[in-house]
Amino acid sequence: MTMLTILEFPDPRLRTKAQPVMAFDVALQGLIDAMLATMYAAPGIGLAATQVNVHRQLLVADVSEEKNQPLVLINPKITLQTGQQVYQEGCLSVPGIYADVERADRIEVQALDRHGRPVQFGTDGLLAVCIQHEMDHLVGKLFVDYLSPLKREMVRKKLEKQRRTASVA
Ligand code: GNR
Ligand code: NI
Repeated sequence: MTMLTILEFPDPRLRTKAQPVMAFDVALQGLIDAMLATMYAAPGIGLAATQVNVHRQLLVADVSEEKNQPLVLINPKITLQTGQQVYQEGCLSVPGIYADVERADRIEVQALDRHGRPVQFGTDGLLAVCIQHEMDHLVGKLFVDYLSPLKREMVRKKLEKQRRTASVA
């Protein structure tokens, strides 16, 4: 199975705004399978195409305990959001950093599935957090953008130091 390389903050390519998916072809199916494999291997509960340097509106997620409920959302839109929740988030593109982020508690989503069929559903809790986090990636936004500039700078320095140390180990 093809594993994809995940871009890491502050890589400027993570700031790219994704374009809609137009073709539900063999290439798209291969990309989706590679994204799912990369997400499960990481391991992560979600992955946006932006993170693997593909700038299309596509995300995958699986918040199930057994890791057997893959969700594929293409050209997703949040049509309704209510309430608020705070969750300690992490991100495969910001490894080792965790911070509280406030988001909507409940969302209604409209999207296409991997075959281009329309899907519509409501969700809350962790899946709602995950979908909002992934949809942020598709517009070039990272969870550290919700932190103060000072904290974000501390995150950048910590990652820089982690990378320096890792390259010596
Ligand atoms: O694996 C992930 N865990 C996570 C935990 C709390 C809030 C959001 C997430 S998403 C993250 C994977 C990732 O970076 N997706 O973009
Ligand atoms: Ni992320």
